[in-house]
Amino acid sequence: MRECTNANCFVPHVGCDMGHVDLHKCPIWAGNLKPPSKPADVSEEVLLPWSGEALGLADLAFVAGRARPMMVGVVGPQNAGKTTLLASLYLLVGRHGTGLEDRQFAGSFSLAGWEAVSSALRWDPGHPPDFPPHTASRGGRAPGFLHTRFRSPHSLSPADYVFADAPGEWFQRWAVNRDSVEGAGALWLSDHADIFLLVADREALSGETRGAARNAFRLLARRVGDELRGRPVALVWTKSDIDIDDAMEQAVRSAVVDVMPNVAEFSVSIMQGDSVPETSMMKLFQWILKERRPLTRLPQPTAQSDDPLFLFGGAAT
Ligand SMILES: Nc1nc2c(ncn2[C@@H]2O[C@H](COP(=O)(O)OP(=O)(O)O)[C@@H](O)[C@H]2O)c(=O)[nH]1
Ligand SMILES: [Mg+2]
Repeated sequence: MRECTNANCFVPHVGCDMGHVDLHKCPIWAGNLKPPSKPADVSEEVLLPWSGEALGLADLAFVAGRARPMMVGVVGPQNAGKTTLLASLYLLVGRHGTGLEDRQFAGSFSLAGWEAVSSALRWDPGHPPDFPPHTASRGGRAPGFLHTRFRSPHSLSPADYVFADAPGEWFQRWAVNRDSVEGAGALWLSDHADIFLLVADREALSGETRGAARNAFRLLARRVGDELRGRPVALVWTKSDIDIDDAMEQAVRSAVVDVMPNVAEFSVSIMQGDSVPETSMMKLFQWILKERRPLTRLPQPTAQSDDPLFLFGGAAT
């Protein structure tokens, strides 16, 4: 089936953006077609307006229709373990839940997307778990947003979270030049994220090119610090099973703390090391879920009368 000319509509992969079950009744779709000679078959099968894959920018409007979701921006260089981190969080929730009473898993519009990044980490007989494939820089519907909904048993309104899995190349370009064309996705994320995870890759910071990795990380930390505007941020050391030099660790930490004094800090790994990987991963996840968007405070209304019944508004004249 052909694709729709409406840039926001992804028929035939998902349902019509205008909500038409019978596509021929959609003015945009039909406007580009000669009228069909016989009435179209209306299939019993109804496509939903999402595919289950990672969401794109256009799909976000669908998730944000009820209330603005919490956007978690995972910021870090290429190959730093960002996708692996998200995949591990997903598998952990599947196994243990979130451990938080008011954040119980209540669904996802991108289950296929979560499965795509995490299936490599699952253990199948005969196939040891491996890492997810690299998230490459690509156009179109990138960055991929992975959606999860949580609910409290005491509240009717759920909380939506969207985790942005963007390629490290974007952040590297954005760190050097905020307005670079190749880093436009990173700029978008820095404008829209509610929580930042700044990923420091212990493998790169202990490898042969550790000097270059440290300089690149400093640039990135400074850029995040400039764009933060008081939003919560965590420094997440990935691959904590790999040892790094104390001086290097201290240099990287102070590069972050100097520009973001309120930063939280976590170390995670998917390898069995000195600590149980699940515990540290879970601490990070609970930190993410406990952070709240700052409330908007409205100025106190000013009283316009001494009569307590007509304190506000100038109605009593
Ligand atoms: N030793 C170790 N290596 C890891 C760990 N997590 C990820 N990696 C490695 O990091 C590579 C890149 O991971 P990926 O999640 O694709 O990075 P991304 O480009 O930041 O999304 C993987 O192929 C693994 O080799 C970890 O906890 N320990
Ligand atoms: Mg990736």
